[in-house]
Amino acid sequence: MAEELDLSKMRRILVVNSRSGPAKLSGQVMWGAWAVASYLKTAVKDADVVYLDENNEDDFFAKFAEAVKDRDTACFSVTSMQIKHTLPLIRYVKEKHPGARVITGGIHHILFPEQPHGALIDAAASYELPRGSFLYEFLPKKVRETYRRERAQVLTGFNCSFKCAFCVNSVRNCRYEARPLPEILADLDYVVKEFDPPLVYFRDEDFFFDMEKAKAVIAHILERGYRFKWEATSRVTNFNDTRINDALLERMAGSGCMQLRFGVESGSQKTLNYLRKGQTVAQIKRAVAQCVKYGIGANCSLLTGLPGETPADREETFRLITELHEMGPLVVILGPQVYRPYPGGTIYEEVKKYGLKFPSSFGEWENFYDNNPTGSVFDEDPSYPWLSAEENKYLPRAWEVAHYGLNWSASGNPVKKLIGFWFKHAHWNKRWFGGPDLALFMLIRKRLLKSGI
Ligand code: B12
Ligand code: SF4
Repeated sequence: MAEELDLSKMRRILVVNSRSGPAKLSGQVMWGAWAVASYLKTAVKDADVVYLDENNEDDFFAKFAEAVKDRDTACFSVTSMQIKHTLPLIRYVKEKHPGARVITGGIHHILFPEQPHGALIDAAASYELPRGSFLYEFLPKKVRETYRRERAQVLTGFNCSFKCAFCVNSVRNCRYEARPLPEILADLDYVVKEFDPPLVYFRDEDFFFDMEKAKAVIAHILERGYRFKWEATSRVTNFNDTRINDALLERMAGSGCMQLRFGVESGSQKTLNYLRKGQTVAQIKRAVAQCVKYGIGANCSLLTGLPGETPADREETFRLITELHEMGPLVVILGPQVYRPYPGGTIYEEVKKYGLKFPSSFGEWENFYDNNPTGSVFDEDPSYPWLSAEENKYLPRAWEVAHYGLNWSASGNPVKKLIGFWFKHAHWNKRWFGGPDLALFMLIRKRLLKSGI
């Protein structure tokens, strides 16, 4: 279903990124759609490109309806969860402005190139468009504000050479691609000059995969005397005598590195092997301990509720979480989140054996996440066939108990500390992922305080 993009038919272009769930991901950078708008602006002769990201616009629909009036082409960037919010926009274009061509692309089409896209879509691109520079004229106002106030992002690499079984990269024929160093440094200098951000996030699957690039970025920060703090993602396997060693950690801390994000995933070696993560529990502990030694935060993301995971495996994960948490307040626990079978990854293929049915055409994805056994996009209420009824009920609450019990009990804020103390001792230590107090607390946070976490 992959039709070539005919740039000669385009001039007045609208690029749209819809939201992906009930809540907007406000302040987040939507790299795919931003790359598309930037590419079309540079590649199409005399292009007039309008970019709209629903996550970052108030009155999005009014702006969309106004913008589409005089467009010859409307492009939509789609992950599977966005189809529900993108199809109504496409219907609107076809109904009100039938002369405009509708083109879709993005990871959903890359994963399902054969699925029919239906008559509403004129072309569906199941490939990546060239990703040159990202044009800042398209960066939405809300994202700019986030850059100034909280955290800016600089993209340093694409894709990944590993093939972890739960990750989309295991089914894509992709390898790690470092962004050219001059582009990274030009972006960084621009971001610092324009936004003066307190924190910079180097967006990469593994910032240290290309060690020379990582070292050059750190050297640049030190040479320029930049004062921002920075964070990045790393595999724990990078921590050894030749890669992230004591000398580099000292330099990183000196250049403002405040946190590394790790895909810890599990405390069970059996589960890590099943996930084809290519890391050991000992490597996890070493990486986190090394960060703590140099005053660098360690954000540890974990999974549970995987097919084939036994209560004993799970207990090993819970024990590892406690052990990491006890390394001190620099350690932040993210999860353990229940594995969600989003399309992509070899485990996604495996769970089909349990009888889960997934759509076979673009249109069928529209309502898929509303009412199905995998729960909603942010899976509040799953009923995975590989888990018991009880596990389906309490496991999705494990990350809440870990977050409020462990992260909050390590907080400097006395109110958080007190609440954390309760959830740590009454819930986490007893592996009690339920109870009326937790339900009430989450209700207050979600409904009254509108907090996502
Ligand atoms: C960074 C990231 C995020 C960021 C930014 C998301 C964004 N849209 O940019 C944040 C943190 C916000 C995020 C959030 C979420 N994410 Co995310 N995220 C990623 C990650 C790791 C990298 C994406 C990226 O930046 N790629 C670089 C850009 C430049 O590439 P690209 O987006 O693929 O775009 C290129 C092509 O696809 C194509 N293209 C894209 N759009 C279009 C449009 C047209 C018309 C054309 C012609 C071409 C085209 O050209 C682009 C340039 O080369 C991917 C994993 C991956 N490797 O894809 C997961 C991934 C996209 N995320 C995923 C998920 C599930 C989510 C969340 C639902 C998680 C959650 N529960 O909150 C949310 C919702 C996101 C959404 N909008 O739907 C899944 C999506 C699975 C699927 N089948 O769709 C992925 C694939 C991870 C996974 N589970 O395997 N995510
Ligand atoms: S989980 Fe991380 S290391 Fe594994 S394939 Fe995905 S991006 Fe790469």
